[in-house]
Amino acid sequence: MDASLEIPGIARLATGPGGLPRYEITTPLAQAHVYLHGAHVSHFAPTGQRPVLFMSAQSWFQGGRPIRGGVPVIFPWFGPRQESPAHGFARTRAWTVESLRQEPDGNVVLVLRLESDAETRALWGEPHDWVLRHRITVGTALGMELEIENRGAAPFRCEEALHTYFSVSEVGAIQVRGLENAEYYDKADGMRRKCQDSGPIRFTAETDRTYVNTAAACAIDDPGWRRRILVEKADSDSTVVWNPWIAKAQIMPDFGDDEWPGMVCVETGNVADNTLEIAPGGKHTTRTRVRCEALQ
Ligand code: TA6
Repeated sequence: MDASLEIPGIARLATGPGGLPRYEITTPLAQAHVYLHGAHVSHFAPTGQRPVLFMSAQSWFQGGRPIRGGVPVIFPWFGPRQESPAHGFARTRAWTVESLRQEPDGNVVLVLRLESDAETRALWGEPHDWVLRHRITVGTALGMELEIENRGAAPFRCEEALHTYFSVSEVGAIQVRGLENAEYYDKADGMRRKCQDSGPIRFTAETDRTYVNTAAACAIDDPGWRRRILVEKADSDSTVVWNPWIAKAQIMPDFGDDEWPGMVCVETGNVADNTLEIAPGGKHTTRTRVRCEALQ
C-alpha cells in the first residue's frame, strides 16, 4: 500500500460492504467513511455526537449502482435523463486518490479524482474532456469541495450537486430555514415554479423542491435531538430539499419503507436555471460545509 494513501492511526483504506474500498477516518475531532466508488462520503460524526448523515439500511454497495445515503456526487446532469443513469454517472464511477494529508489543526483532507474517458464521453453523449476533484475535509465540520475542470477545447454546460442526506429525529418535527422567499421548482407538483413563503420549510407530505438563484446557507432545526445542522455553501446557486414520504419510500428498492421519517436531503449545487458553463481550461468549485450546534 502506498504510504501516502494512509495516515497510520488516522486514515486507513479498508474494505466496506460489497467489497468496496473505503477510507475510514478516525481523529480526535470526528469520524468519517469515504468510498472510492463515487467519491462517496457515507458517514460523518463529530466526536461524541450522533451521525450527521443518513444511510439507508437497504443501500446497495456495488459497482454501477449509487449508494443510498451520505453524499452522492451528482455530475454532469441532475435528475432523470432518457436512457441514461439519473443524476449522471460520477456517483457510480471508481475515483482515484489524488492526495491525503492531516493539517496542523487536526483536520484530515482527502482529495479524490475522476477523469473523463471514452466511457464517460459515450454516457454523456458529448466529446468533453474534464477532471473532477472532490476535496473532503474531516474535522469538527465536514467540508466538501467539488471542482470541475474543463480540459477540452470547447466550453461545456453541466449540472452538479452534493446530494447530502441528513439524519434527523423525525422529519415531521424539523424545519429548514434559509430559503424563505426563494423561487423553486416543485417536483411533487408537476415541476411548477413557485415561491417559498416567508416561513421555514416544514414537512407534511412528499417534498421535492429545487430552489434556484439562492446562495443562502440553510439550517436544519431538529428539536427531537436538540440539534441544528448548518449547511453553509459558496459558489452554489441552487439548493434541493427532498423527503420522499410514504409512497415514494415504498417504491425505492434500496430504501426502507420506514426510513423516510429519519432523513432529509438538503443538497448544494448548481442545477436547472443555475446550470454551469465552463470555458476551455476553466474551473468551477462548489463548496459546502456542514457543522452541528446545540438547539436551545
Ligand atoms: O434530489 C431529489 C431527487 O431528484 C428526487 O427527485 C429523487 O429522485 C432523489 O433525487 C433520489 O434520486 P436517485 O436517483 O438517487 O434515486
